Formats: sequence, C-alpha cells, structure tokens
Amino acid sequence: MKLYFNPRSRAVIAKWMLDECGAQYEIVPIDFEKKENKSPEFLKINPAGKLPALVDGDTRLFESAAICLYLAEKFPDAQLAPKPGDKDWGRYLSLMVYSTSQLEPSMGDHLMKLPTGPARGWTDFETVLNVVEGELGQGPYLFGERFTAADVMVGSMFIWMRIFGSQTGRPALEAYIERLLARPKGMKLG
Ligand SMILES: N[C@@H](CCC(=O)N[C@@H](CS)C(=O)NCC(=O)O)C(=O)O
Repeated sequence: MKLYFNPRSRAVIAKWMLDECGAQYEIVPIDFEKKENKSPEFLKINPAGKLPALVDGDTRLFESAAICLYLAEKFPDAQLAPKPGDKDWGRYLSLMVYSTSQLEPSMGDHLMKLPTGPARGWTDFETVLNVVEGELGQGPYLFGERFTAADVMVGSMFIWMRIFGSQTGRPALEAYIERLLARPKGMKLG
C-alpha cells in the first residue's frame, strides 16, 4: 500500500489507522508548496486533489473516513470495526460518517467563528460536543473498552483542535483525547 502523505495534513489520520492495523505501507511524500497534490498523476488517485489518499494494488481511496473503513475491513485481526450484524455495527457506521459530515465542519465553523446554519447539514459545535460526550459515555472509548476506527476518526478531529490551539472545555472529552494521544501508535501532535 502507498499512503500519499504530508505531515501537516489529514493524512496523519490515515497513518494512525494504518499503524493501529499493523499494516505495512510506503509513504509517498506530497509537497503542497509544489502543488504535487494537483498534478495530473495525483488527480488520477484523488480527483479532488487532497490528502490523504491511499493506493492498494488496483484500489485507490480518498477521504479519511473511507480509508479508515477500508482498512478496518482489510485488517480484521486488528478488530477495529464491529462486524455486520453486530449490535454496534449501525452506531459504528453512523459515527464514522458523522466525524467528517458533521463534527469536522461544525468544528471548522467554531474555530473560524462562523455562524452555523442547520440547512448546511451540520449542527452548532455545542450540540456536537453533547453528541460525542453522550456517545462516549463512561468510555474509555466510543465502544467501551474496545478501541475502534471510530475513535481514530472522531478522536483525530479533537486532536486537530488541539493542534489549532483550542480545546473542548469538556473534562470527559479532554480525558478521552489524552487517552488517545497516549496510545503507543496514536496520532502525534504537531
Ligand atoms: N474530507 C477530506 C478532507 C481532505 C482535505 O481537505 N485535505 C487537505 C489537507 S488537511 C488538503 O489536501 N488540502 C490541500 C488542498 O486542498 O489543496 C478527508 O477527510 O479526507
């Protein structure tokens, strides 16, 4: 597998997931300054010209959530996803999609001090924090003792928030982020 990567990009999320899976992979550095993400070769992999992108044989993937869903299935021994039919399967899929469809844009509005219009498909950030805190419950992870790809996707968004110098103001969520950062293969700040 080849991970198209820049350390100052969301590609660190895909790298975290690859590491949690114990995957063997090659890093292909992408230089944003040189606009390598807009080159004709790269656009064949991700037509949106963004990182992360992953190539696995004839399969090409883009969007962090899709990459994490794919890897969780490809590496079943890592046990990072509930199986179809499992009682947690639906909630797992919901959280995976929620991470980039609601949490991330709402967090962007919050950090950029923009108003959130519900017609755009996501809620205000206070609601996001309530949702994630509720889903986390007593933890330690979103699915109790079991760490999953949903922790990679949801947790990485809050780790990004720290990279931008901000925190949630919710002790339970901050303790969750600390747990994620303490994982041996966890996403690294900075
Ligand atoms: N929803 C996408 C977002 C991807 C994204 O915006 N990536 C940024 C880096 S963090 C990027 O490649 N920006 C370069 C550009 O748009 O030119 C995902 O999660 O994969």
